[in-house]
Amino acid sequence: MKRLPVLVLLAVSVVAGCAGNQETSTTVEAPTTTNVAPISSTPGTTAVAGTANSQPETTTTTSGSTTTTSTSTTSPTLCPQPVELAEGTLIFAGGSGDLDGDGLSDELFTYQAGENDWRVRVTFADGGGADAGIAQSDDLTPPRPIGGFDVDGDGAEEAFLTVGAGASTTLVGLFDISACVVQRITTGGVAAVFSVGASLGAESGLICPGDGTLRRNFAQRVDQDSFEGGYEEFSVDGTNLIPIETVSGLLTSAEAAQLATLDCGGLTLP
Ligand SMILES: [Ca+2]
Ligand SMILES: [Ca+2]
Repeated sequence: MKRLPVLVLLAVSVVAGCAGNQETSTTVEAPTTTNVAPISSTPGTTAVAGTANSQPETTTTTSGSTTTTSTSTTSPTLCPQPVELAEGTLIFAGGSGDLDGDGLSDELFTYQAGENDWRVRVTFADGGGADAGIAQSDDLTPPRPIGGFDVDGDGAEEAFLTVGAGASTTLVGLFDISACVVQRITTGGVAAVFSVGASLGAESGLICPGDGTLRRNFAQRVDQDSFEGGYEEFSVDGTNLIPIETVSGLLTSAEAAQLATLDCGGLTLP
C-alpha cells in the first residue's frame, strides 16, 4: 500500500521532463520562419520598378514622332535665298504678281549683272527667291518688269518683262516660275517675243483671253485705208507656246489700231 505515492511522483516527474524539451525546440524554429519573410518581399519590389520604367519609354516615342511630322511640313515651300546684289547695282523694280501661286503677292525686278548682262529676279512673299538671265532682243534697252498674269490657269502667274524695243514698239517676253526656277517661255525652240505698239504701216499687240491661250495681234497696211491683219493663237504647254491657228482678213485703219495693245489682266507697259 505504501508504493502508490512513489509511482505517482515518478509519473509527474516524467511528464514534467517531456514538457521542458518541447519548449526548447519551439524556440529554435521561430527564427527560421522569420528569415523567409524578407527574401520573398524583395522580388516583389523589383517587379513594380520594372513596370514604372516602361511608362516613360512610351512617352518618349510619342513626342519624337510629333517633332518629325512638323519638320517635314515646313521644308518644301521655301526657295533658297538668291545671292545678295552688290551695292550700286542698277535695278528696275515695281513689278509684282503671285508668281508661285500661294495667294501672296511676290516682287519682280530686273537688274544689270554686267555689261549686256541683265537678269530677272523674283522675291517670294514667304521668303527665298529665284533668278535667271534674260536673253535680250536688243542691247540698248534695259529689260523692265511689267507684272504677272496667269496665262495657263494653273494658279501661278507668269512673269511679263520688256525685253527690248523697236522705233515705236515694246518687246515683251514671258517667264514661267516653277519649283524655285525661272524659265523663259519659248515657241518653236526659241524665246517667245511679242511686239506691242504701232510703227509705220504695222500694228502689233498681245492679248490674254484668260482661257489658257495667248494671241499675237498683227496687221500690215495694204493701201491707204486698209490693213491685212488678225491674230495668231497659241496654247500654253508648260514653258512652250504651241501655235493653234491664225485668223486674218481685211481691216480698216481703226480696226487695225485696236490690235496695238497689251491686254492681259491689269498689266500696263512701263
Ligand atoms: Ca506668291
Ligand atoms: Ca500660270
